[in-house]
Amino acid sequence: MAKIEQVSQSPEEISAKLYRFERIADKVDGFTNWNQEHLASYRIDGFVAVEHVLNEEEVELSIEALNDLIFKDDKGAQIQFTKPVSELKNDEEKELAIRKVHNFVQVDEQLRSIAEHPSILSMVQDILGETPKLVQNMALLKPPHGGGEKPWHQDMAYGNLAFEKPVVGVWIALDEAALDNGCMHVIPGSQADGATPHYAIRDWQLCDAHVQVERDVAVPLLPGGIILFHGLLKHGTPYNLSTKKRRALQFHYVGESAIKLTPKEYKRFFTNEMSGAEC
Ligand SMILES: O=C(O)CCC(=O)C(=O)O
Repeated sequence: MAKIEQVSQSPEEISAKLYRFERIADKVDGFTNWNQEHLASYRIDGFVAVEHVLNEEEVELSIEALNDLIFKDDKGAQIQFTKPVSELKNDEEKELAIRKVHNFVQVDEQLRSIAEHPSILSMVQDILGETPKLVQNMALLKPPHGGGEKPWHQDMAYGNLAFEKPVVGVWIALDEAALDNGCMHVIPGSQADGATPHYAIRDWQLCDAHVQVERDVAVPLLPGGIILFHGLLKHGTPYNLSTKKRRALQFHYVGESAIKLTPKEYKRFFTNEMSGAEC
């Protein structure tokens, strides 16, 4: 089958075409209000948003810890830049060019304490039905004036999260995540579609033409608010076209008993290598 040529589009065009901003997710107010009903809606929708899980101090200390890794000493955590580091003249340019800081829980006690936050672990344990094991930790920075899009995808399509049992993602807003600075967008219930092939287009992502954009629900959050979501939920974040920062932490957990997919299973579920289906 002929491959459809990808025409390059501006951030504004991508935001207008691939995201909707009218439908806003309901939220639980705080961990103390988390109950069986929310667990039931997680099973149906594939996500639940909970505001006020981290308090102001936890958010501030986490931003400080992140800044220390970026500006003082990365202590062995990894930092992913969108430009060659040699081109970055000062701290401001450096921060604007950072997309991701990862693998910090081993080296930073404050950020580790968020990954092990009792309220978060308790909700994740309810969802998994067994003791959670942390399998990925990262901070995602979407700087002002064009911080990049994360196209629609399923987290379990990334090799390190390809387990044969569901992964739970926890995305935590450190700044207010709003409609104009790249908050999370989800397709409720899309985890039920199962594993879907991904393609290397603007990122490792779902085929844009296959995403049911009309079902998009946006999940704006206050600092300290979180989204718990199924590893097969289709989700993405548009460009940050505002003047505000949008920093977030993201952790992924599996149940203790989960085992990784074999390379052959991974190919069958998440790539077009065996089916040949084009995007
Ligand atoms: O925070 C973001 O911009 C994207 C987060 C996300 O969906 C991911 O990294 O899998």
